[in-house]
Amino acid sequence: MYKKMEWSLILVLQILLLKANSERVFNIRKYGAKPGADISEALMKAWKDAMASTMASRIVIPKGDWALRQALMEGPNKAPVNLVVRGTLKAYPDPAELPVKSQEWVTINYVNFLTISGGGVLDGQGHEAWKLNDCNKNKNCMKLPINLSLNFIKDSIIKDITTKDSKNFHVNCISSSNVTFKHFTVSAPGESPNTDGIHIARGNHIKVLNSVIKTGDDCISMGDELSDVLIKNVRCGPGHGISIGSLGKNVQEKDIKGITVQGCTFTGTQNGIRIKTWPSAPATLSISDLHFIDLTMVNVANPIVFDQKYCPWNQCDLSKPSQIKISDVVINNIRGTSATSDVVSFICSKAKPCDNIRIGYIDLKYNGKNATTICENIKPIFSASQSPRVC
Ligand SMILES: *[C@@H]1O[C@H](CO)[C@@H](O)[C@H](O)[C@H]1NC(C)=O
Ligand SMILES: *[C@@H]1O[C@H](CO)[C@@H](O)[C@H](O)[C@H]1NC(C)=O
Ligand SMILES: CC(=O)N[C@H]1CO[C@H](CO)[C@@H](O)[C@@H]1O
Repeated sequence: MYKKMEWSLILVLQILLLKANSERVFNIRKYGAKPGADISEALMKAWKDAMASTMASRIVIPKGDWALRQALMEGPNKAPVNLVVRGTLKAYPDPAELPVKSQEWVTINYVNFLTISGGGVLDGQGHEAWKLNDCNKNKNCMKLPINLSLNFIKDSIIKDITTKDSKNFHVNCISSSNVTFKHFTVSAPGESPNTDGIHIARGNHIKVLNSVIKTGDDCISMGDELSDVLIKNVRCGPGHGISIGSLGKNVQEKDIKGITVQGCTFTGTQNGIRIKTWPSAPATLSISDLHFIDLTMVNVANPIVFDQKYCPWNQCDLSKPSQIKISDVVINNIRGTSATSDVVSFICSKAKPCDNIRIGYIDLKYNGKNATTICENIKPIFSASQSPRVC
């Protein structure tokens, strides 16, 4: 009797193990995808079957170039999903090829336990579209599509994938939780407009690890309602560096808390770390618990910038200070070279001075000459030594 029970237990365990190891494979070729032709339909069919699967599934985009007009892939899923991109997905060069109103190329929404991997490329083919982008001059500018948009994603990993020449932001990660990007590559020319590498907002437990981001705008930008973000061992440049903000314009914006940027290198970027808040703006959120540590700057124009007078196009009243409070910040072990004399710039709000800003070791050189720092409405707490002297 006892022995029999033992055997059935072993059997059950074996079945469970078998289940855990087996995955259903959905190869887009089986769904009629042909190289050279648009794979949108085949991909959608494969996705639908993966969503219906109660067993873990693997959607495979094999090696080769595949044209993809657009993909909107939505959950809910019943079991883990692995999207394996081995080939290159090519967008249509003309943004007008996307259905009207749509501003995204590949969108994945409402999925848990998603893995995107495979070593492939999402090629946004942005060269033609960038010419249409005049957002640096025109606030009502034409919106170009985002390359990869991930919304309401949980417990997921995006690794070993390249996104190239997106027409707009490369990756948008909104309202998501426990998402890790690793060995992720973003590549676009330094002069491509608004091509933020990864934009993260309204999420928590987000990591970007061991990645390389070369682009024309922010390397990683963070919006509101964000907590517990770790950006580690990321190489940025060209581009505008890692930013929090801009914030303040929308009264509904919520706090940002717990951002760590560690072990990153910035090469030839406009900024290293930058926080931007709008003056004369209604939002009163707080930005707190920030750690900027072990960062290397190589010829960075403005390595550390807190700008609470952020006001492009002169569309704000600079006499009304920002209502956003920045507090509990650790800045330590920042080394390297600056391309301008303004190596550290803390322009904090007169209404809400920066509070509990702890500064450790800083060594930033400007062309061999003395670098300068700007300090408004801030009284840092110092440990270690700084060169140049801060404040
Ligand atoms: C986060 O997601 C990963 C990948 O799916 C998973 O292995 C891990 O258990 C999740 N962490 C938590 C705290 O849920
Ligand atoms: C540069 O800094 C050194 C050391 O702090 C100081 O002695 C020197 O006067 C400074 N030179 C200029 C041009 O400000
Ligand atoms: C992921 C992403 O943002 N994709 C963009 C990548 O570039 C293609 C080309 O337009 C755009 O269509 C996508 O929106």
